[in-house]
Amino acid sequence: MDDCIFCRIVEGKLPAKKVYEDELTVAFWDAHPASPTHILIVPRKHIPTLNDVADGDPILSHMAGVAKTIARKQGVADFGYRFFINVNRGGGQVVFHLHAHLVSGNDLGSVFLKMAVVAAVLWRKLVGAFKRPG
Ligand code: DGP
Repeated sequence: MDDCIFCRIVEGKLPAKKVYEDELTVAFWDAHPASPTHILIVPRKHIPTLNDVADGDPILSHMAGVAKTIARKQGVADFGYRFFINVNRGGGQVVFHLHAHLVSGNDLGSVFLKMAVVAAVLWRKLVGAFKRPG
């Protein structure tokens, strides 16, 4: 696939900061990291989305195993990390070559989201406490 960025990275035609390679996958740093650790695990084979993975294809469990190995090598396995796949535009997918994100560290987006939820819950309680009965 000549017009696929990740195919070009897999084939070595585009540069990327690779951290791992095997016969099925290549893993490299995300160009726009959302956290101190943000690595993409990409199958060598061009599969556009998770929806296109054939039933019984071992690629997904292989990618999960690769994530475990990389997390250990990057020293984030015990601290913790997120491993996720965005699917189609509605699911936030921008590059249409299957890939999993391995993200660890200060994920400010999640921190702000949690703070917003806590603030909303406290606000409701506060408003409820001052509401007149009836
Ligand atoms: P997604 O939204 O799940 O499709 O994630 C695509 C990710 O790919 C996004 O976090 C940015 C990253 N990305 C896009 N183009 C490049 C590139 O040319 N090189 C690298 N290393 N990452 C890229």
